[in-house]
Formats: sequence, C-alpha cells, structure tokens
Amino acid sequence: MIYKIRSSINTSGLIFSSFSISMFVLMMLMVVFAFQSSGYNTFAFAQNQSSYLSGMNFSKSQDVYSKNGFLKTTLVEEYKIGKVGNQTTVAMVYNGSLPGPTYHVYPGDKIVIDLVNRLNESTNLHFHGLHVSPANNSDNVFLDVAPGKTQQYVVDIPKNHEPGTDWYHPHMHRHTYDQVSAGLSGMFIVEGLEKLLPKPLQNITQHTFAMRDFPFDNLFVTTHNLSNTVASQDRLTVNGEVNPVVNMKSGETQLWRLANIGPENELTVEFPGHKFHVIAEDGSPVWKVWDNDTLFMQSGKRFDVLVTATGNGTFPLRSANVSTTAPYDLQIATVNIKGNQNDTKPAVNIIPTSLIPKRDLNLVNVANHRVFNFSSNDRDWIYTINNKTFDPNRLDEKVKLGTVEEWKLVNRDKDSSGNIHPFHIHTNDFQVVSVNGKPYDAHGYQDTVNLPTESEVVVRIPFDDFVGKSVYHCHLLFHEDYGMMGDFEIVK
Ligand SMILES: [Cu+2]
Repeated sequence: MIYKIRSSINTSGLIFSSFSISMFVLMMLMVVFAFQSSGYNTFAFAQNQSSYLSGMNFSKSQDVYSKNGFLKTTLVEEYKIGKVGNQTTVAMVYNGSLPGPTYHVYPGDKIVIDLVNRLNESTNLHFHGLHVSPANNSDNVFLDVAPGKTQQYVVDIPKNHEPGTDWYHPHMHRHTYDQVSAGLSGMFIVEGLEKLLPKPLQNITQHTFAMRDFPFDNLFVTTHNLSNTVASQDRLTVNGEVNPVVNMKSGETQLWRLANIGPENELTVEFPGHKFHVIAEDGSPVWKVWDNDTLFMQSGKRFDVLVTATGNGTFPLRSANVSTTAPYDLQIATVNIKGNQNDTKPAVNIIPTSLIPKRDLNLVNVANHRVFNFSSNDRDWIYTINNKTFDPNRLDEKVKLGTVEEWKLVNRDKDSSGNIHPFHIHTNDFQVVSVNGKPYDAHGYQDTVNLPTESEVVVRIPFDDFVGKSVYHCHLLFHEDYGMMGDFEIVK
C-alpha cells in the first residue's frame, strides 16, 4: 500500500463510471440495510454456518480435486456483505468464500471452469503461473465476460507441467486491482511436488498459506476515488483467517506453500529461529535448493519451502515489513511446536540439494534482445512501459515460437519514489541471468521478479509450446490497471 500514492491534485484521473456510481449506491443501500437489521446474524447474505473467520462471515474456501484427469467446476463471482471487526464491507467473492476454492490438479489434466459473472462489471480469469495456452478460451486475459454472462474456460495442463503452487484471479484491464482487492483470488496447486523430495519426505505434512490483505481499499473498489479509502480496516488474512494456528512436532519437517495472492501488498516473511529451505519458486521446482531467514514476497509471489521445527513452544510466522504505515497486524500465523530441543533430529540432513536437473538458459542461443523501461507518474496515475500505457488494440512485441529471448527490465523510478515494480509474464517462465549488471546464479525459473527502484534485471525467456497473444506487466495491480502492461504474440 505504500506504493499507492494519493494524489491531492488529480481529479481528471478519476474513473467515475456509471458502474462505480451504481455500485456505490448498491453498497450504501446494503449498509443502510445492515444498520436497520437487528444485528450481525440477521444479514440477508450472511452464511448460516458459524463464523469461520475471525470477525468475518465469508465461508471457508473449498478444496476441489481433479479426478481421472478431469476437473469440471463452476466459479461464480458475486458481491457479498461481510464483516471485518465491526465494519461492514462489500466484497467480491468466488463461490461465496474468501479466498476462492483451492483447485488441486495434476499434470496432463483437462480443466473446465464455467465462470459466472454476477458482478455489475466485466471480468475474466487468469491462471497465474500455469504454463498453458493463452489462446481461445484457455488462459486468455483478452476475454471480456460481461455482467450476467457465463464463459467456459478449458485449460489443458501439459503432461510435463511442473508441480508447484500457482493461483488464479481476474485479469480484466482497468478492473484487475478492484476485483482482486475486493476478494477475488484463489489457489491453484499442481500436485506432485513432494514426489520430487527424498523418500522420507514424500508423505510430508503440507500447509498452504494463501496470504492477502482484506478488505483492501474497499471504498476505492466502489468509488475509484483513493481519497475515500479506509486503510485501517485491512487485515492480513491467511486462507481467509486471521492468524491461524499451525501445529508441528519438534524435529518435524513440513512443506509450506507460501503465496502472496493480494493485489499489491508486500510481505517479508520470517519464522524467527528457523530457516526456510526453498524447494520451488513461483510454482517451479528449483535445481538448487537454497535457504534464508526471510523471504521477500511481492504481490503474486510464491515460495514452496521446507521448514524443520526446533524447540518447544509458540512461535510467530510473521512479516517483518519495514513500512511503518502498514495498518494491519503483521502476524501471519502462530506455530505451536511440541517437544523439546533434545528431540530434534538433524533433520536438516534430509533437506535435498536439488529437485530437478539444471536447465541453464545462459548456455543457449538468444534469438532476440529487448529492453523494457518501467516508469511512474504518481501524480497523474500514469504507469508506463517504454513510455506507453497499455492498449489492447496495439501489439507491442512479436516473438517466435521455439526461441529464447533476453529481456532487459529497467526500473527508471528514483529511490525517492519508492516505486518497485514486480515484473510478471504470462504463459512462459524465465530465468534471471543478471541483476544490476552482475551475473545472477539462479536457483530455477520464476514468473515474477522484483524490480527495485533504479535497478536493472535481465531475464531469459523460452517461448516454448504455445502460440497466441499474452501479456507482461507490473504485478502491483494498481500500476497494471493504470497502464504498466504490454502484450506480445508468440507466432510460428
Ligand atoms: Cu509497478
């Protein structure tokens, strides 16, 4: 949120569409209704079940598994009144839950999702991290699902798709930030990661941490006016809960799937006294397992990590954000460890050093070099790549199927602006080959990389398997909606 600079001057930049007004009226009516009713439990839209979420009344997200290579399901996007503390909030949710359902699929599966749009604005669906076709009704962000319409998505997961932690969210240009902020995001897990671990770890206990702020800029969502935002309502939620409890035994190693599925919040995740052994990044298993005390996770980022519990007692999993303006509780979860230090086996000995063979793109022929300059104008809400804001009717880049390209990504914004830009590309992952001119020893592939202010990151991208039109953009979704996105077409 520190990257969203409020403009006291700008008025022309406000998008005050008829939708915004109608939505605002709708929300006000809902709030009035809420105040007139006799209390929390009488909300017309409230769930009958007891409140699963601390202070909130959305339902718990369902786990949905593919069967026999097939998953057919329905995703309904709709408004829902919820509570955060004592504040009434109008959320946008998938199937009534926050976050949306968690999909568990396998390489080779066919996924059929009927997306039902019950919102008052256009929407669509993106599968962040999946290496699948961007064409037709697959992972195509150029689809526009109008209010009241249903769009069927059919996604074929390649047989050789890597197992890992991915996610999904709307990608409707100009509405991505609103819709993700209002609650629309969910997990999409390609199963099988644990099978790449040493035998003793293949039945490992797993936990998913789908982390996001909620509600994020609730009033911005309805009015598109930043001066209306009430940031103090924000909570850091994990799987829709605030500060859930995780149980471990001393000496036990668990697999944690950490995912930042919020619109722009950043997290610096730490588990004091413990190390994160990273076995996959952005849904890609690594060729070189690495460890660290903290993991910086900008919007969209995922790390799959092994954690070995030590000691006995209660430990926080938390975000060590340096921002002092963060209004929400930075506790992610509470970890209860049972046992004592003497029980601790040298579990670190079973941490693998590698999950997949190295596929170093430094060693391949580069077909093309391109440069992308990212810059911001916070005053006028203009965010550009190569001095252009996104135009879906303009094709920015054409790349050839079966080639590897080298892209230099430059953040032209000054340190004083504080504007980082997490670069994300759809369809194909990349390898970071240098940072600020120094060679970078990558651990594996990624789909999101942070561009700090005044920095330069060079990546190599293999355009394998799929033709079609796709996009790259800043994953601070506010920047993306206000122009920081480009498109490319992969051609034969
Ligand atoms: Cu940005």
